[in-house]
Amino acid sequence: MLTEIHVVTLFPDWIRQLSTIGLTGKALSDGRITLRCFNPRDYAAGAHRSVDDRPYGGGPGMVMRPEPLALAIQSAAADSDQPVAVLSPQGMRVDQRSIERLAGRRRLILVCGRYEGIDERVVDELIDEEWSLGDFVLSGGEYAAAAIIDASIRLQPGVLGHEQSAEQDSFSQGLLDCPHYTRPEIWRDRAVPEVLLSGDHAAIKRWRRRQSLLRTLHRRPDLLQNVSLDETDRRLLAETEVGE
Ligand code: 9D3
Repeated sequence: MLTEIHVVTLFPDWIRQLSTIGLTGKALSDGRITLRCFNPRDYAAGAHRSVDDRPYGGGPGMVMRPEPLALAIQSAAADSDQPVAVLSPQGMRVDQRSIERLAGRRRLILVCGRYEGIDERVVDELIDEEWSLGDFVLSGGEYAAAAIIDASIRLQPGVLGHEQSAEQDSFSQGLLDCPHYTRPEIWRDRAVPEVLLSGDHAAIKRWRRRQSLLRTLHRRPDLLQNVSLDETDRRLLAETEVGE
């Protein structure tokens, strides 16, 4: 169970804002989980407290200097045997399975990179794992840290209440979620699918399963490699409906 989140970041105010947002923020603001930031700038020597420098070998941008970053990481990791994770475009892709493992730690130690990256000797010396959100460009590790912090806190017991079990279900099934509707029954000439108004709970369950299967097949066929469809699923997929 997660009780401490330590974030190494040049933007501690940005990260601290997370405790003001939503149910996961509540778990931070009421102290069930403590959020602490470690700013490399506070560990930088010299009048300018500089945390970056030009890359050896040339090229654009700046690199985070090793010593202030290393001191901040060591403070964040002190008195703990938990792994140190850095967020970077070179990391392993985060998915719900890796979140479940991160969420099971006592202390989550996240290092946010900025500029072109961090001095590789710090990675060699102090970093245990490297995570990425995917193949697109963020301005810094803080955006990824925010996502990982939220996803990890929502798995802690008591944070979400009743929403949680359903949510867990849809992910552990490995399929995309079905469409959702609420009142009114007709909105801008569009009707809610009739089956959802029928009160026939078995039919509703079949419809939702079929929608999940169809969406996954069309949008994320890669996900179907990790789910085993049974005979019922195959029959549902083969059904045709008016309007398809
Ligand atoms: C445009 C700069 N790029 C030159 C090839 C490299 C680059 C350096 C630093 C690109 C992005 C970043 C900052 N990104 C992260 O720190 C980051 C990230 C991401 O950009 N995408 C997905 N996941 C992550 S986790 C951390």
